[in-house]
Amino acid sequence: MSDKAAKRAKFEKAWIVIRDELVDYAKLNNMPKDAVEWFHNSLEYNVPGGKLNRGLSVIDTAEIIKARPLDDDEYLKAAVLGWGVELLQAFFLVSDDLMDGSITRRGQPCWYRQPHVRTIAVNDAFMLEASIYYLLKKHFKGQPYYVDLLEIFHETTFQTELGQLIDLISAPEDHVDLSKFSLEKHSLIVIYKTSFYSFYLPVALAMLMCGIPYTTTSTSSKPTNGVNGTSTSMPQISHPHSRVSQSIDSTLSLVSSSVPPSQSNISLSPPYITALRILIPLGEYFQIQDDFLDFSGLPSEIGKVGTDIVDNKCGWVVNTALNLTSSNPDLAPAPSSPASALSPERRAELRKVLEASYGVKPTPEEVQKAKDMRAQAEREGRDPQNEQGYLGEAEKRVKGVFEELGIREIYREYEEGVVGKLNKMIEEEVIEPGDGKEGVRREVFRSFLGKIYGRKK
Ligand code: GPP
Ligand code: MG
Ligand code: MG
Ligand code: MG
Repeated sequence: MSDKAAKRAKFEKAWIVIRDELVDYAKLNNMPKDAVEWFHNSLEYNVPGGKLNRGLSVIDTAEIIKARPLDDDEYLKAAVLGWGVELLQAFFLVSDDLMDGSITRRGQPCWYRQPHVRTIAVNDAFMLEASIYYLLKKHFKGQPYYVDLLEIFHETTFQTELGQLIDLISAPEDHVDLSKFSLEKHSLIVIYKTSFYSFYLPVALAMLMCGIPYTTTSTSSKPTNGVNGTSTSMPQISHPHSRVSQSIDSTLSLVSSSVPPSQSNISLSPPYITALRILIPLGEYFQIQDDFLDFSGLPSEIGKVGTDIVDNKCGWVVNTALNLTSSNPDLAPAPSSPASALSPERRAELRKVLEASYGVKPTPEEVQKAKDMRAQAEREGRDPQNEQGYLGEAEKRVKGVFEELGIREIYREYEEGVVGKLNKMIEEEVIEPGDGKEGVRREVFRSFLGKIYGRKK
């Protein structure tokens, strides 16, 4: 067994213990047998089947910080936190699939799609979230950082829900207006809906568990100096719509909500600020990959059928296509981009296709045809998931425009560029621990980047 497979197997073994603790809670509360079974099934269906990157990152980060393998007690604690992140993810995904009207997730029908589940999925999602706090109380009450753990989980949840809100209201079902989309808006959506909980949360949890203090208290009323001399005390939210990952001020402003105004002498300690500064743009890159795979990935590989085009989502692909077909000369395609070979007239035509076909739902006949195609694929021994990609002619036309504009090529260039920038940030901005200073090793961030670079699922 490879090292990676062994790590996953050990983490999955811890799940059995953790899952049984949760199911036992239902039993201890005298729940009837069918309720206990329902909860067990919901946990098994929704929590362990994914890539487990977020959960395993808590273990990996704790080991990198300690620079040694964890002992049994430390491992159980890190595993509870890791499965806590996976429970949070399950809570989000069950709800997100309902809201996005998705079809499959992790290669199986979305939980809410099952005829016996439907809207009960809402309560199941709540129970997945509540499970986190039961586990935290059971395993961490009495630890000096218990309240910090609660605060980080709660705050990250709130941030993700804000992100989900702007994702949803930017994509009204009944009204397509592409002039409201922009890459700046996209950046704000994805930082909130993905970066905090997927990247910052696992690292911050491991840091807390390893005893790195969450906040510092300055004795003077003046702001303390954080990384690069930037004030970390109550930064103002000056540019809420600017590209947060590119602006130190804005990134730090995201942190400010963790500090109540009455305690403006308390600030997030520098290692957590460094973690935010690197992991927020890293999460943005991860969600851009998700958006790109929604358009380009085979359902059998990514485990889900893309719905962004039909759902009128303000995603990276459509925003990039809108820039490439814009009449604004500032947004003209770079000479190296395939779109620059197209005439201005052709680009204007392609924009018209986007405007007419993006966010357009398939007709009932098209939905039926897609179902028939899936059934036929199954009879012929092919993977029926892959037949779900094209539900309608409008979606096909939009995908045709993306291909003609060379989105795949632009994505490859974007990926190489962002990975270069992130590597540079990791080298230049991370302060390693030593000389009595708290810090986080560069390896924490390098390992994250290594896990997602070039991913196809
Ligand atoms: C990913 O969006 C974001 C989430 C899963 C967070 C949801 C947050 C809630 C508060 C419910 P996505 O819709 O692009 O994900 P996917 O492509 O996996 O459906
Ligand atoms: Mg979704
Ligand atoms: Mg969504
Ligand atoms: Mg997506």
